[in-house]
Amino acid sequence: MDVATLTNKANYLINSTPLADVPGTVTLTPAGDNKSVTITVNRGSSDTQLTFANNTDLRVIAVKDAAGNTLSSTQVNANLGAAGLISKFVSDPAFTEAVDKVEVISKNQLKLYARSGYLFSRIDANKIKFTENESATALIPGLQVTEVSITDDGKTATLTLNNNVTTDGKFDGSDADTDANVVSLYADANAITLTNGAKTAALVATRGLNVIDKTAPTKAVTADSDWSTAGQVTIKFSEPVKGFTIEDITAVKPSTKETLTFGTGASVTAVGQDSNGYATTWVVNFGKDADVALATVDTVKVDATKVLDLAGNPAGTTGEFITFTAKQS
Ligand SMILES: [Ca+2]
Ligand SMILES: [Ca+2]
Repeated sequence: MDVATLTNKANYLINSTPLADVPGTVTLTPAGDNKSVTITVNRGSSDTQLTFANNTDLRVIAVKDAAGNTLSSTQVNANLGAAGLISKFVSDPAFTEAVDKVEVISKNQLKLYARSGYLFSRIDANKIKFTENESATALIPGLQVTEVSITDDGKTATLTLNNNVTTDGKFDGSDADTDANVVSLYADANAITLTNGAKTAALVATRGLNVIDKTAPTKAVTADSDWSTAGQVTIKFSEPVKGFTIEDITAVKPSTKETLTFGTGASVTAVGQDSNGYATTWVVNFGKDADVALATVDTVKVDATKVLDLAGNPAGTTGEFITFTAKQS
């Protein structure tokens, strides 16, 4: 459409009043392709003069296309409200209608993505809740949102948490067990205000959004490598991983920075792996006649690009290593 006529307030009537005469602040914002225009009336005003409703009478008059042709005579002065266009506005869309997905992007940060057609305006931190894997009984009162940051374009929001989740997005809630499960986000009504003025409906815990793992695996927080058995070393990661072989592992003598070689039959083996081969604990066997021995080396390095979690996130980029330092028990 011709952007000058598309955005001219004189070309629209709301309840028989030209937009130019409607009290308060009225703006007309064309879409990027100039095929549509967003009319905003009194956004943010505490003294709202006009609220769109199903029976609002909205008419378009002298809008032209890019070539200068006026609107089809069947459309001029037609009540768009009567055609049902206005009734498409939903004041309380389902939470999952407005939010596409939730990613865990660091140990204490989640990223929310708005679905196409919705943009975030405000998020009430107190109305965002968490549970274990859509459980009605394993709620997580210990996990709360302390900070909300919405991007200027409204398409994403970052929530900062008061506690750290695991590198695969898990947390142990208020249930009796001590098992951590994947975190689900659920919400009270009005948790998210959208730029169109709508507020999201409540989302029950059992329909919560499980977070998607976007966090790199690391070495386990509690354990460095365990060298207590001759000829082998046990290494542990922060979450189940796989993808590396003995070729991706090097042993280094820190005093000389000398790289040592493994012997014949050297291997790396998962301990307690799942059916797909992922495990948090791995044992590196040095092999027969290896240079590597407890007396000569106390560091094992694994190529970070080969250490992959279940979601496929690598532990690092090219040239990065996960380094395990000797710990004798
Ligand atoms: Ca991960
Ligand atoms: Ca639990």
